[in-house]
Amino acid sequence: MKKNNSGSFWLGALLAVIIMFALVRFGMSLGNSSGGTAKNSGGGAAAVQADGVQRATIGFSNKTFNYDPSVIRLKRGVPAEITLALDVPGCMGVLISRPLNIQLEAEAGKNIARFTPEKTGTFSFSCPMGMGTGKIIVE
Ligand SMILES: [Cu+2]
Repeated sequence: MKKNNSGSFWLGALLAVIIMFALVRFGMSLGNSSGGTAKNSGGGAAAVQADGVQRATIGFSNKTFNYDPSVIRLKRGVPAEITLALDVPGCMGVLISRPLNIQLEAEAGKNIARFTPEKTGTFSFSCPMGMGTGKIIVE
């Protein structure tokens, strides 16, 4: 009497996505209401600072519902520090870039990646479910 289960599988997957969106929105309403944490949402070019390190902070925009900035530009051969803002909500609070071998979490001690980009190119990043996406361009 057992029916094909694939229907309930897809229903479950759909529910999981809906629940995740709900969690992200819930997290957003709990967080501060500044409406995004990006310090450099204009260009996304990481500024090289006095100590010779290029730094960029990735926040979250509740207008685009994505990382902000979602495009970061780095200079090749210059030490880089990429910070994920601590108030990035929901599952976007985990940021993964496989090509750069980076995983950041919106949690003190896990939210900063330090590396020196040695290869030029465009390296994508996303949250674990691929809802939030962006790229790091090394020039
Ligand atoms: Cu996600």
